[in-house]
Amino acid sequence: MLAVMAHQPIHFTAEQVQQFQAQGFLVLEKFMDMEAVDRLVDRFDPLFATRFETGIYPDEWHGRPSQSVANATRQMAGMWRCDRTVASFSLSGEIARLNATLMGWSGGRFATDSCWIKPPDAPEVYFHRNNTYVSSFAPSSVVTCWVALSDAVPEAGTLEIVPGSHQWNCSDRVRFLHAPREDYRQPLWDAATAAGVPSPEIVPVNIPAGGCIFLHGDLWHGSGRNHTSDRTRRSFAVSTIPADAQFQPEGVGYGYIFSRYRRVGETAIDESFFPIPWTANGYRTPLLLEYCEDALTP
Ligand SMILES: O=C(O)CCC(=O)C(=O)O
Repeated sequence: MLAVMAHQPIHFTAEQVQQFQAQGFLVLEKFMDMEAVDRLVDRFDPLFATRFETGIYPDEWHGRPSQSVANATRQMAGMWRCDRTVASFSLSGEIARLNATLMGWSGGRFATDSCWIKPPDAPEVYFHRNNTYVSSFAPSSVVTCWVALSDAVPEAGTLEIVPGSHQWNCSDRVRFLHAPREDYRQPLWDAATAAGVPSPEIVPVNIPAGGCIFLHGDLWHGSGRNHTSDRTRRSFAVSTIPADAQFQPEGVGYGYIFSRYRRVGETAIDESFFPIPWTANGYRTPLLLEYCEDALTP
């Protein structure tokens, strides 16, 4: 039997935190070992074949084998509800701690998880800011740990980021992000014009499988077409909000996914739907102990 290597906790240096704050992103070339990568990837085919270990459906689902075009990007969100192996990564205290630490939060609450699987010739993903999609929370601030589950390289439709764009004074709007009919960077050009940045620098992210990038919620990012004929690009993203976040008053903000989990007449966020995997004072949502292991905390 193969021994499962324990994940070694990561501790950021002051320079790394400072880089994240100044640039809006931070890359770790090594985050998960390949055994963990394979364990996660192995769960995707059953999920896209509607075989849910817990019997619960995901929040969102794009690209279905045999129903969608063959090159459609497969994205699924809210996967932790469907599968406890996926949940052991999504709800890991390690990811919540790292996400929250970069933002200077004293606790991290899970917001959502998502896989992004881009087969050969998969189209682009529109440029966007993740904070645009969490406006039903107060504060409307999210941070994302995006893990490469295959080598993330430009020719295979890697993530593209614009360093420093989290500080731009501009707006974004909610869009359907897949297979744009116009230039997938158009929202970025519009934002750059509004922010007075004539030539934004777009950086294709190059990270080996198992590496990750942390994305500030206001950082502009998207992804290009997968130009290869034989490589599927896979990634997994876990987004965190502050542990003490609340819902906005009813009707405020964009509530497509998140507001469906709000209690009527309340702004408190229910930990059954948005658990708290890490806080500096040691609190962790108790139900996590029963629900799943923590894949990244020994
Ligand atoms: O992986 C991709 O292609 C896009 C990911 C993304 O936009 C995100 O995780 O916010």
